Amino acid sequence: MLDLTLTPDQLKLQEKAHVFAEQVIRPVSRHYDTTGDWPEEIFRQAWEHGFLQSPVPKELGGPGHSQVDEVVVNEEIAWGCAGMYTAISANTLATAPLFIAGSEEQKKHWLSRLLEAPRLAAFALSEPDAGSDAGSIATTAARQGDVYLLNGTKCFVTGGAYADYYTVFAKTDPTKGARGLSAMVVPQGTPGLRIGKSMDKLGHRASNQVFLHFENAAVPAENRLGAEGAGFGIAMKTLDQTRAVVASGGVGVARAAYELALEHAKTRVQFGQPIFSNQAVSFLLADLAMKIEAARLLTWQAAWMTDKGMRNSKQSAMAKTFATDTAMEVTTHAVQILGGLGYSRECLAEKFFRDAKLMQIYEGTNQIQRLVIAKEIQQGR
Ligand code: COS
Repeated sequence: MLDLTLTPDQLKLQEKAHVFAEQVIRPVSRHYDTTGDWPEEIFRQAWEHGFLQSPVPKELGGPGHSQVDEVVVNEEIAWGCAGMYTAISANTLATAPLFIAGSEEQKKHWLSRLLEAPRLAAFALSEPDAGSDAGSIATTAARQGDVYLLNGTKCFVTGGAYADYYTVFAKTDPTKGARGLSAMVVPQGTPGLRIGKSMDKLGHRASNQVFLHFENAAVPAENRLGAEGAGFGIAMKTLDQTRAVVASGGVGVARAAYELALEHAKTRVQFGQPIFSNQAVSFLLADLAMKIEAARLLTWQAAWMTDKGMRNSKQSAMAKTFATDTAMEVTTHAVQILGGLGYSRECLAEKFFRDAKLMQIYEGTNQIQRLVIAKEIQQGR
């Protein structure tokens, strides 16, 4: 029997996340968007609410959120501010490889750190010459006794300047292409690891993306996650899980813009009537409402499949693409419906519009998602 209702606990969690987004995040979202400062105090509060360490299992003393819990929470946080959502949910992205390939000891060690203080973990896969083609990364990890010596450069590392540790993908066997990749946890402060320049961005300005430079950075071999050569599969399985979370962020931004546009359409009077009375406006809002609902359903489905241990490469890619394309479409129309006000920094519509764009790009561009979907349907999945 299909039941799309949230449990009483999930409804409470959704309400808690919404109140946090509305009362803590929204009031300062414009400030951090303008300054590009790092909202440390907001992240401290997110940690106190259990949102920053959400994937840490209950057995370790964490909130132990399921993937469905995650997408419900993250829709609300992104509704509050996409940049803060990106920074907060980076912990889910960076810790997914631990759940996929980490030993019990590794999970306990690294996940427990997120419970001790408001700490961040960061995911380091992309490189200046390897974004969509993740299998072609050039960072190497050469085994020398009990350590790997890492050399190379990572980019777009979310939260990288502030992270406590990084899940890094590097080539342990450069002759084997994608099959030569391994994943490992690299603690902040490792000698030979240097945090590089921070990216100045169009949107998501409350989050931080940096370059990481490795110059003979020695990482204990015991920090490797899974087998040597298993790194590409770990990265792909991670993205299968977290693309549903990006989708929920897209739904949150879309909903935020839609609510602004709807309110404006109902209250803005021109030619003696609210502009909602024009079908050009009301039908447009009807279409946007329909797409937001559809995006949320795809998102919940992909997350539910992760919770059930099912392969969801196709559903996760579909959710990510549909939800973030919807976010772009809704935010574009919201600016239009709000007119001059929508283009002004007095209104959040222009922020939502800038924020939506990145969601079509990160964690795999929406073109790459279509490639994933095409591969899956070709193979009859
Ligand atoms: N789960 C498990 N294994 C997977 C997988 C998945 N979802 N997807 C691929 N693999 C495995 C394949 O089975 C294959 O295994 P074998 O070597 O044993 O045959 C291997 O990985 C290579 O797969 P494939 O040939 O499909 O890889 P491609 O190099 O063609 O790349 C894409 C596939 C484009 C989908 C991948 O590179 C990708 O997702 N790129 C985007 C990366 C991205 O999102 N970057 C942003 C990072 S977040 S900041």
